[in-house]
Amino acid sequence: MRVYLDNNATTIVDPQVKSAMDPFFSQYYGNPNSLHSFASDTHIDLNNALEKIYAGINAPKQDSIVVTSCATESNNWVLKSIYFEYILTGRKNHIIVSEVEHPSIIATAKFLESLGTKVTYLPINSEGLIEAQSVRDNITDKTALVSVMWANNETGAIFPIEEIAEICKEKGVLFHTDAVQAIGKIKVNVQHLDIDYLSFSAHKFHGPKGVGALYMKKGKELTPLLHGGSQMGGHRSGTLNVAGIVGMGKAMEIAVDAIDFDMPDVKELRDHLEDELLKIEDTFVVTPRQKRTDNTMLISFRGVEGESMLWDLNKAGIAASTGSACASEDLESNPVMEAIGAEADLAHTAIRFSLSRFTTKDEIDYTIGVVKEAVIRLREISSSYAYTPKNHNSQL
Ligand code: 7TS
Repeated sequence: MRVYLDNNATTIVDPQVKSAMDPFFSQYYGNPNSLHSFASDTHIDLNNALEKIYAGINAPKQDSIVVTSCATESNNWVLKSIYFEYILTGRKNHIIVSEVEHPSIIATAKFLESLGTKVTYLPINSEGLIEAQSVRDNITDKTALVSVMWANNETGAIFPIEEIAEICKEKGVLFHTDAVQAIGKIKVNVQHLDIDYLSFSAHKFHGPKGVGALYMKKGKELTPLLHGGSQMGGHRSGTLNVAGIVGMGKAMEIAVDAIDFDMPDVKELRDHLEDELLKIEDTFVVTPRQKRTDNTMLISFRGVEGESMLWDLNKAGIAASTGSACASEDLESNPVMEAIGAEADLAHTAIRFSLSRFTTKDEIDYTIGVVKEAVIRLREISSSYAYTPKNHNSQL
């Protein structure tokens, strides 16, 4: 059996999304900006797809959603443009990010630090959550931007975006949220919250890879990173990825409906997996269930090296993760485990299971069996693990 439980890294393309994209490779392949019918053949579908993307986050028409190549580009764009517009010009000198942002935010913030920007990295608490008060405490009159993700990719922890957005509005500071792990899992409504910028990537919600977007509130448009043509209203040059945009539109439409119709089933499967794995002694889960996305679990098995567990799982056909795929070549401990201050012997044992609406009960039951066997095998050969009766299972 092959079981894919790494849906926070990427997801299967929904067959309906693939069918919607198919005609735009070899049939309707015109460049939408050309002046002939091969171009205009694409226009209706492009507009429909953009409408679905706007509707998916309830963005009003006057705001901008600019299609990018991925959330990494969107995240880089926000931070670097803030640097060009506010920091390089001397108007402000400071940005705030959380210490558990995706590397596309952290590495960009570090790059801007090397150019003289002051950066505050907000800590997470022992539940893996950001406290909104810490945003308030760190804003100064020189702060240009706060960037805090909506949901964390490792733990699924949902951050207090509404409160943070309100604080930023009150203080007159721009607010960006990386909503990559929120779309399709949490209702994202940019009109209910005071969000200036929001990033997402289609392949995290059963759309294609290589297409994402940056939402920008009216009047908050940013300096383009890619100069050239007039595509995307001049915000981002480059020939439009027509199939990608059509795919992202379809994927968004389905993902938003799936929050009500499929997520409860995903949660039931995730909870079943979690309940069964927590029956293993000395096992810990980060972030209380009601405070994280319904598809995600970061679990530590004391004495079981994360990479060894992944090896056993992979041999049995099961895909999980020890951390973001973007950093998985390094044998480092999980960054979120480090940030919550977990003991060193636990920080190396975290495994992320992330489910999707395509995950089945049979797959979860099979996974439970494989994990239980792997924990026994790996603890037997562990030099550091010795079971003592006082060991217990808990929420970290
Ligand atoms: N932001 C978050 C919160 C993410 O989880 C990811 C990818 C990205 C940005 C970048 O998305 P991309 O489409 O530009 O690559 N996160 C992961 C992960 O958790 N495991 O692999 C990739």
